[in-house]
This record gives sequence, structure tokens and C-alpha cells, in this order.
Amino acid sequence: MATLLETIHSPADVKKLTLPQLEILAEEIRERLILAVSRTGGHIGPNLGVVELTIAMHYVFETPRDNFLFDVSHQAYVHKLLTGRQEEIDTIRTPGGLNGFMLRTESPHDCYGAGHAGTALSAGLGMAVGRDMAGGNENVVVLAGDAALTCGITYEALNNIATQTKRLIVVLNDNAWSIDKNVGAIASYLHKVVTHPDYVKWHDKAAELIERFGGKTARHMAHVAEEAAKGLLGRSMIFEELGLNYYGPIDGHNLPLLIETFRFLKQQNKPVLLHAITQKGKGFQPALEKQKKFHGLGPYDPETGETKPTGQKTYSEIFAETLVKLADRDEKLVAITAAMPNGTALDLFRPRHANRYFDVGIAEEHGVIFAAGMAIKGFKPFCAIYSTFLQRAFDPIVHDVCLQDLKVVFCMDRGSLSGDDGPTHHGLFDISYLRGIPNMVHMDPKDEDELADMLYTALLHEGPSAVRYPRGIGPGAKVKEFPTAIEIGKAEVIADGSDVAILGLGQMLPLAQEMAEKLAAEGVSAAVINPRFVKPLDREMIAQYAKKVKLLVTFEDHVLMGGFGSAVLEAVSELGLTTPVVRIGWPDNFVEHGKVEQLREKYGLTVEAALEKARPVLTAARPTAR
Ligand SMILES: Cc1ncc(C[n+]2csc(CCOP(=O)(O)OP(=O)(O)O)c2C)c(N)n1
Repeated sequence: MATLLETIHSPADVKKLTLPQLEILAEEIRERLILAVSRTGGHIGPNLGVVELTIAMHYVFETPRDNFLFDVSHQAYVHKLLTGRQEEIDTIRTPGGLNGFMLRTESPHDCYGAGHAGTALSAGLGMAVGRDMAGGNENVVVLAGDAALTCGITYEALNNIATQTKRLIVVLNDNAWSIDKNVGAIASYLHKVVTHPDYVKWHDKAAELIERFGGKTARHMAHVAEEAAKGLLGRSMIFEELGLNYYGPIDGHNLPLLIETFRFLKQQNKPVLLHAITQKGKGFQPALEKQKKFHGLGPYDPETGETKPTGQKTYSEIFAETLVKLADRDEKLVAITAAMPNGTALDLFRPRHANRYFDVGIAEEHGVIFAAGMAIKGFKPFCAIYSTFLQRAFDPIVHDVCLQDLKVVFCMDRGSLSGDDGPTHHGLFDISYLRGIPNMVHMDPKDEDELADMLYTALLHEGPSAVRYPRGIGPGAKVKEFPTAIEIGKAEVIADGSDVAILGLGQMLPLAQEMAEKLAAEGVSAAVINPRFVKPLDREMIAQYAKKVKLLVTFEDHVLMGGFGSAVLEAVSELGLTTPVVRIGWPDNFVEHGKVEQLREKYGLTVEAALEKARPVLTAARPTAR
């Protein structure tokens, strides 16, 4: 017999179900997601927490006419299931399959794409104002997690909402967790609201009455609860002060209550905020026990939640272990994360140097300016921020750090293709956006040991610097007991050669080596170079080889435009030389999610593709190749 979920082909089918059937649907969704994500990996915990919220939203509203925005949108799997994509849910995050986030090109029900946090309220307000100006009457509903309230942009939106529209529904999905436990004063404030005994009493009462008497009473109780909130919190209910009518906190798993409340909110002629309390990982014991791990992870056992042991240490772990070693010797070293202690592995640093560890929340801009302030006071901040999220902090890097030539180190994890997370998370732009900034040093290690050396180099360097390293494991190089500093701006010549010089940046060095071997078999002598520094570039080395060889080849795990190869081209040109440069890197378009090897193949980041480009140049330069 078909499950209820199997009968849902669009949100219209959700509306046909009775309340008891909706409860069954919620359970079926949980089962389906736990199994599907166990195979593909993904954000299982956040999605299990929004099952009832998403069902109730689709029950009351009508997408795509109405617009749903999800902040980050890592919790939109339930929305995908209910909007005609359930058959594809097993393909989520796999090559050619569903994206792990909202994607406008994937469905008309995905009205706004995301992957980075804190954008939903601003975008939702923009859509609401656009609707108002166009004379429309559709609803705009924004669902944002409590961690969105650690993002500055969210407050910039809140500051504008009440003056710019009368109709916007914000759902605060409060599970008290970011990826780690949520941080800061707002998290404490929400905790105070949620745990207030009077409040708990009121919303339990409301829930009970709704179950007994249905809608009308619910509306009355929502009003009573709202009054109670104002009473217990005095005049300081922050959302009310900002001009949004505050409702809640309500149980975000109580379907009848949610449905009644959304029906009520839909009729309001004032922006509203519904505070819903949910449990991340609800219905899956392993996720409830290990909230952090089950925020987002690779494949797991759907019964036990067990994951395969990882074995080799990741770049992130080597980074954190090195930072501990450096901090052991230098009491001025401090570590900063923007809500990513797990992903950056600063989890390993935290217990060792608790007073020198700072989680600023999802606040990359603040984190960087905070680092600048600490540097002024003689501290040595290491900001561990993924390459993709550091994009947020571009102006602080320019205006606060580099302009004042402050010693702040940017440790850019995921500086490469992110793989299954897709275009919102690929770290493919940091060379372009950092190398034009005066005073910046940009380093790319070839392996784990060189990463440690670069971190030490950065600690000794009097000025800003950035170290970029990829996701996951490296080649497995043995890491020295204590790192050695590297001369800034000095490349490493791995092998000399006289026909071609191949420069393999960071983790692309093995491709340079492989290409050199293939060329050697064809009688072409190739030098292999580990550039180490994008900035300052080793111009001496470039001059030496550009004069000697017929062709330079650059490999980089970065967009070509403005990247490392561009820097080499600029240098060759400025040296007054005409040596051709074949550049291998990512093209000028956003790269979809997928497996790294397959995507490299598709976009020509391979030795074969490089050889194809290089051979005609070599043949032209040397008609009778040796
Ligand atoms: C700018 C930015 N920084 C960091 C992240 C990484 N990140 C993804 S989800 C998340 C936590 C989200 O917490 P919340 O919004 O409360 O939703 P929940 O997962 O708890 O449902 C973080 C920090 C991001 N997506 N964007």
C-alpha cells in the first residue's frame, strides 16, 4: 500500500489530508529522510526539526504563489519532499541530483536560493516590498533559525521591516543550536523567554485548548499568550520594539497549533514574528544525542547513526593541532571562529586554550574587525573562516586589517571545491578577492606539513596573511614536531627542466608532477614548481623560467579569472617577456555540486586537458619536439 508521502506530488495534496493524516505524514517524512540522507550524507538534524513547521506552512499557504524563504536553506529537504521532489530525494547532494539547498533553477517552489546564513530576512523583505509595489497579495514567509540572529544582516533587515511593509511573516525556528550550541546574548535572551515558567504554562494551555476546541479558541489563546509575553518580559520584547508583532513561543512540533497559528498570522496587517520551539534531530535518537555531529554529516547507519571512522587526519585537524602547538609557545595567539568550531576543528583548540578561543557566531564581518581590535592590543588573531564565508568579510579585510597593516591571519579552510555542498560553498574565489589588497600575503600549502610551516610563518610575519587549504584529507605528509618558517615569497623548485615549467599551486602540485612525467615520456623536459605564495609571487623564479622555457603551465583549484595563473601572466608581462602561459583552473561560471574528480574531469582540471592545451604551444615553439 502506498504511504501517504507517496501520494504527495505537490502542496495541493498536503491540503487534502486530515489532521491525523498529517501526523502520519510527519512520521513518514522522518523515516524517509533518515534513510535517504544515511546514504547521501546531508543536513539531517536541522530537517528533522522542521518537519511539522514545513507541513503546516504548506497546509496553510500556497507555494509557488506564496513565497517561502529558508535561511541558509539547509533545512529545506522537507519542503523539497512536499513540492514534487520526493522521488529524487535519494539523489540529494549527489552528482546530477537535487541540490542540498534551495535552488531557483530546481523548482518554482524555491523562490530564493541560499547556502550562506543570514540572508532570508533581507531577501524576504525585498520580496514583500516588491509585492506591495506591484500591488500583489501573496504571502511572504521567512523561516530562519535562531543562529540567524547571530548574523548582522538579520538585524539590518529587522531594522527596516516595520517601516517598509505591513505584511511579512517571519518564523523563528528556535532549537537553541547553531551547528554548535548557539552563542551570545541573543541566545541567552531567547533561552530566558522559552524557559519562563509562566510562558510555558500559557502555551501548553493554548495547545491543550486547540486540541479540544479547535481554531477560534486558538486565536483567542494566541492573543492571551502574546499579552502574557509582554507582561512577563516587560516592555523589552525585542521584536516588538522593532515593530514586529511577536507570537509565541509555541511548540514547533504541534501540528494543529501551528496550522491554527499560521491561519491567524496570515490575516495580520502588520509584520509578525512567530517564535517556534523545535528540537533539532527530532525522531532520530543518535541525532538527539549528538546534535553537533548530526547537523550535517556524510553517510551513516540509519539504525545506529554510526559513521565510518575517518582514519587519516584532515587539513582542518592539522590546522587546529598546529595552532595548539603555536599557542603553547606564544601566549598572544588567539583563535577566532564564526560558528564553525566543528568544521574548522577549532574544537580541538578550545579545551587546550579556552580563554584564547572565541566563537563570535555567524558573524564573519564582526569576527574580522574584532580580530583587528585584538591585533591593535598586541594579540595575534588567527581567524579560521572557510574561504566561501570569508567573502562576507571582504571590506573588513581591506579597511580594518590590511589598510592598518595588522597582524591577522586568515585560515581559509575549504579553499577549493566543496564537492557535494555545491556552488554556495565552493571556495574558489579567495585568491582573486585577496591578492589585490595591499599588504596581504597569500599562501597555499602543498601538503599538511607545509600547512603547519605556513601557519608558523604567518605567526612570525608582521602584517596580514592568509593561508588557504582544501577540504578533507591531504596527501598524508608527516608533520614535523614543530614547524619551520618559510621565506616569504619564495617558491620551491621540485624538479628543474628546460622546455616547460609547470607550477602546481597547493593541492594541484601532484597534477604538475604527473604532467611532467608524461611530458618526460614524450621527450619534453619539464620543471615542476611548488609556488607556495600567490602573493608575493616569486618573480625571480618566474623570470628565470620564463626566460628559459617555451611554456609556463599553471594549475590551481580556483577560478582562472584573477587567480594564480592570472598573477603569473601579469608577472610575465611586466617582466617584458612573451612566454605563453597555459592556465588550468575553474572557468568563469558557477560550478554545480558533485564529486570533485568528476567535476574536475568535466571542467578540464586534469593533466590530460593541460597536455592538450600545452602540446600545440610546444609543437609550435619547437617543431621537432625532442
Ligand atoms: C555566512 C555563513 N557562515 C557559516 C555558515 C555555516 N552554517 C551553516 S548552517 C549553520 C547554523 C545554522 O543554525 P540555525 O540557523 O539556527 O539552523 P539549525 O541548523 O539550527 O536549524 C552554520 C553556522 C553559513 N551557512 N553561512
